[in-house]
Order: sequence, then structure tokens, then C-alpha cells
Amino acid sequence: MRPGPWITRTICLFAAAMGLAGAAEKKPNIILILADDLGYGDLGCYGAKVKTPQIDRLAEDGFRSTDCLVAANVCGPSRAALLTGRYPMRAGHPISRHPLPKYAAYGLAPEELTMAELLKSAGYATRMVGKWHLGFHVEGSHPLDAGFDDYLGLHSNYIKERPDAITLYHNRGVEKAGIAFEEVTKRYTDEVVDFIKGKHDEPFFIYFAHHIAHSPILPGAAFKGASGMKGRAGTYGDFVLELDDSVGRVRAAVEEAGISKDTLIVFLSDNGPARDGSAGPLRGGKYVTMEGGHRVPGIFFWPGRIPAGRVSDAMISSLDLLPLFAGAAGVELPKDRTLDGKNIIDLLAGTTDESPHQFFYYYNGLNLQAVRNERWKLHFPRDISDQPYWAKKGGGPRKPYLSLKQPLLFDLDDDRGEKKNVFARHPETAAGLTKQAERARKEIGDVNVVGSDQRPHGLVDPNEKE
Ligand SMILES: [Ca+2]
Repeated sequence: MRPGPWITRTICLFAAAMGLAGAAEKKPNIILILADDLGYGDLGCYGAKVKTPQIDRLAEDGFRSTDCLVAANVCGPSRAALLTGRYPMRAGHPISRHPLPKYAAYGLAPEELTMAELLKSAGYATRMVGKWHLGFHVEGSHPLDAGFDDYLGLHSNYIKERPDAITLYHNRGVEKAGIAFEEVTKRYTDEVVDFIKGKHDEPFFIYFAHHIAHSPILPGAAFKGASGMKGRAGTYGDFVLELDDSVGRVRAAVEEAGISKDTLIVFLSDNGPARDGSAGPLRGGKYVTMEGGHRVPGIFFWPGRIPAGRVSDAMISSLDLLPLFAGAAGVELPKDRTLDGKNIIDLLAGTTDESPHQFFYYYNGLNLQAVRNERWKLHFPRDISDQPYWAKKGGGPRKPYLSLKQPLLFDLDDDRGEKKNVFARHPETAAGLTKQAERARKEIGDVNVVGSDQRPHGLVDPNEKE
């Protein structure tokens, strides 16, 4: 027999009170590990051929989401949303930037409030290690301008032809010019591990943004052959195992420091797989709004609060991390702006199995391409000219529906691979989603619509790269 509503409510209120008491007692350390272009199907615990023992163990000992979404299918806007808890359109960063003149003044808007700034206001030491990609050289958009006390990393993708893109920076200065890509992950991990093992008088927040598994696919010397597979798939497997090893080293450092119970570790990817990775059972990948572009591995480990062994299909997103971290740190959320994320601690802690979200909006650049209401996902008609530059060229199996004449409705509970269009069978569901899209469009915009709560991005011809 299910408990009556008043019993459920009493339990929830009691749990909420306990949660608040817990947060008041001790602010946890928070380690956010972000993989780059790692697909939904690239880890052992998500069905990959190559086992990833460290990340799989983190999932087994914590919470693993099978419905964790990111707010963009490419690096830059996904990171802007992750750090601010706001859709990229709302936060004024819907397009991924390049080291080209067009982007000289385009970075993470200084007026945006990041999770690092919030945690810093709650007394946290805040550090970032890794790839920034949000306008390192743009006035006001450097990691040190976004709430981080200390930064070590490459400011964007590793591109060996560009000296600035192979420079390891420490804060605003050069730590090492011309670093070999194969050294980078070890250097990053050493930095994070040394910091964790150091003395801490205050709680800390570390944002560790890997380059793996983005191109170049170049595993470090110690990982060559580790996957036991040959060819491109083997090299990619070795690369993912280097990431896995790094995650294992971070966790081991936390355990050795004796702070496991007081440390929340979150692992996720910034978008779906590019050429070499796998989206598992999902359709599409990086660059598109199919599930393969937006649904990523999402793992939460906090022995003090999150029970081990939970696997959940409740819809959550990278937008939820800022409210989650703020809640854990006992810091109030800002009241002067709209946040799109929700604190998911009750879901993670097991006091509910329900998602706090009803809707999710799939934007490709500026274009609202799909809306989801729990199990239902409606894709809207679009033309190639509506698409951002990264989607425009070279269609194929990973880029279906670059143009679309008629809407498509998928039932993700029954068809997460988005193959069976059930639009004709569910006209009322489709009509409801269409109305919801209208609301979103009015508020946060669309390719030819400026929303009422949208920070201007300032780019001329935003859909074009140059
Ligand atoms: Ca990426």
C-alpha cells in the first residue's frame, strides 16, 4: 500500500528539515569534473565496451542519472549554462566562440553570476583547472573575473598550430608555453590532487574541466594500449581510460585526506560525442538537438548525503548544479534574475524519485528546436538557415533533421532513440508542447525572436562562424 499524501508530506518536510540542519552544520567541499565531448555511451557504466573502472565505481557508490541533459550541444554555451544555471540564450552566450576577430568582445558576460561567485560568497576557496572556452582574453570574462581564486589551464581547445592555444596559463600569466597535449591531463590531475591534499581552513570548490575526449585524440604515453583495442576505437578507448584514471586519482586524494563524507563529487560531460565517441542507444551526437547531443553521463558521489547504488531516470540537467551547490553550501540563490535549474538534493538523497522539472528546451545556438515534457519530445520545423554554423555543414547519421518540414513527436519512455514519430497519434500532446515553446520563445528568444528575459549576445550574424 502506498502511504497517504499526508504521510508522504510529513516525511518530506522532516527530510527537508534534516537537510537544512545538515547544511548548517558543515559545508561540503565540491568537486565538479567536466569531460569534453564524452558521449552517453562512452563509459562502462553506460554500456561501453571499454570498462572504465574508476568512474564506474564512483557511479556504483553514488547516484547515476540516465536522463542528465546539458543546455547546449557544443562546448561554449554548455559551459556558460553550467556555471550560471541559466539557458545560454538567457545568459547571453548561445554561440561557441573561436579565436577570430568576430569574438573579440564575446565572452561570459561579467553581469552573469557563476556558481564560483556564489560559493566564494559562502566562504569557499574556489579553483579552476582546465579548459575555459568562455573568453579568456575578453575583458571581464577570465576565470578570475568569474569567481575563481586561482586558475590553471589551457584557455580553450588544444590547437597545435596556434601558440596561444597550446599555452598553459596560471591565472593571467604563462605557466608553460608550447605544452605537449599528452602532458596536459597529468599536469591538471597533479594540480587538483596536490590541492586536495593540502591544508584547508575553509571548504573548497574545484571546477576541473578536462580536454578528454575532445580532439586531438592523443592519450598520454602511460595509456597507449590500455584499452586492449586496436585502431581508432582503441586510441579513443585509451584516451577515455586516461580520463578514468584521473577521476580515480581525484577520488583517492579525497579519501586519503579523510574528507570523503564531506565532499560532493559530480561528473558529467559538456555535450554528446563528436566523431569517435558513442551516444549508446541515443540518436545524434554533438552539434544537434537529438538526445545524443544533449543527454550525457551524470554521476553524483557524496557518501555523507547520497546513498550508494541509485540509478535514476528522472530528468535533470547541468542547469541544476548551481542551485544544488548553493543549497549544499547554505547560500541563498539570487533574487534579481531567473534561474533555470533547481536544487536536486532530494532526488539525489532518495527522498523523492521525481524530477523537479516538467519541461526542457533544446536550443541549437539561437534556434529553439525541441521542447520536452517528461516523456514527450517535440521537434519543430526548421530550415538550414536557422542553424548555427556547427550544424550547417555535413549532415549524416550524427546530424539528422538539419532541416525539417513537419514537426516530429517522440515518446522517449518507449523510444529514447527518437526513431518513431508519433505526432499523428498524440495531437493534444503536440499542441501542448507547441504552446510551451511559444512561452519559451517569448521569454528567452529564438533565431528571429528577442526574448523578454534574454541578455544580448552582441554578435553580428551569430549563425555564421566568421
Ligand atoms: Ca565539448
